[in-house]
Amino acid sequence: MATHALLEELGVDYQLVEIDLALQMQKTPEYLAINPNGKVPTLLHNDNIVYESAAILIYLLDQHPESNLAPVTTSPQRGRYYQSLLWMSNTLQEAANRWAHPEQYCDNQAGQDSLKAKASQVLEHCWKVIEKDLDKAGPWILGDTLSGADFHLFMIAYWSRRYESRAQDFPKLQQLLRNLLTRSSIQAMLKQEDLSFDL
Ligand SMILES: N[C@@H](CCC(=O)N[C@@H](CS)C(=O)NCC(=O)O)C(=O)O
Repeated sequence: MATHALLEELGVDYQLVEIDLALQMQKTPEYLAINPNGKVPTLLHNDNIVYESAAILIYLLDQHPESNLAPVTTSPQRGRYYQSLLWMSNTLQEAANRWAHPEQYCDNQAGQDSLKAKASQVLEHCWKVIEKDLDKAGPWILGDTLSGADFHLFMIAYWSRRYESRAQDFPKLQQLLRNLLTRSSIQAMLKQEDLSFDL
């Protein structure tokens, strides 16, 4: 979702290959040959294979510096950009996955219930951290500049719309999501993936 929206935002030519998770297409030998984790997304660019959505995002924006969606490497903002993406990937996104798929971590129901409860607490904490930062210096993650980090956040916030702890319940976060929803790249991605996000 984040990769797809970013490709739209960059306005580059790309081909979207649907990997139907319900059909376990991510576990076929052909797919595992390019991404041994059996997860989406994976980017194929020239002779390069890149997996991990945050890594794909960094890679794509490094290929397209003209987009100004990432601070230049020498900019002081670069630290915050890396921090946001890696923290979202390691902490927020992982908590989202534990909440949505506790069965990937634990076999028994009691353990899964406990995992979900803890994941919800982590999610709530993460939304609060982002909300506080946005309150201090918004409207985007890097302050007044839209960046790839906002696209990554959009994806996790979108998933959270059905969670106990939702990004959209925090006013600054909700405004950021509303701002993103006005972008044609986000709208194009939602339309092509047959998704909707009502705030
Ligand atoms: N850290 C990875 C996580 C990827 C991930 O969990 N993808 C999910 C879909 S959102 C998936 O492929 N699930 C299928 C499965 O686990 O079998 C990333 O950011 O790319």
